[in-house]
Amino acid sequence: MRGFFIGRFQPYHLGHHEIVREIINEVDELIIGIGSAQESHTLENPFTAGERILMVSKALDEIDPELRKRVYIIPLEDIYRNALWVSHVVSMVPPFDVVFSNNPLVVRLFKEAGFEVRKTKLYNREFLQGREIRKMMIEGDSWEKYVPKSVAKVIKEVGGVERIREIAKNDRIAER
Ligand code: NMN
Repeated sequence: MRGFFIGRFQPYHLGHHEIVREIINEVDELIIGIGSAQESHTLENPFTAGERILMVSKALDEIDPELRKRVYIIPLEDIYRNALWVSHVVSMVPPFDVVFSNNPLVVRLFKEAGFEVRKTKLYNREFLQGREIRKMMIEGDSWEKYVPKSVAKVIKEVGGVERIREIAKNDRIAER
């Protein structure tokens, strides 16, 4: 059985990590979709699809270096036509039998398309954490403890904190 799990992973944090740890035991193979792949360099979506692929890959290695043999990480751009989105996803990723999500729109769209959907725990709370972590980065609070160690390393490697602070500065200037 192959499962599908999608998130924006801005950044990939410990909430996501817990979900992946759990659902990887329920399936033979897992597809991790990097949602809103076209977005980067904004306050909501500071990291590129490639940087997010790096975060997820390195975090998987932290769980078990063998894990990547049964995980596919696929960037997926938004299409802004919800009624066609499931077909878009299906056209871009390997075939899958079950969807893991707690995002109400994602759940709704996959259910309507006839897929089995399993709700993930904590996901909404974790989504809020993504925003919290970005805020901590901007405000100079310590954010590292909310992401896997390898993800903190990727964020530092790509200059993620400096980037999000610059973007926040620009945003404030634009508001004036
Ligand atoms: O649960 P989150 O982390 O928000 O991830 C869901 C992802 O799925 C997001 O990137 C979202 O943009 C994407 N999505 C896109 C469409 C569309 O393009 N019409 C519809 C539903 C979800």
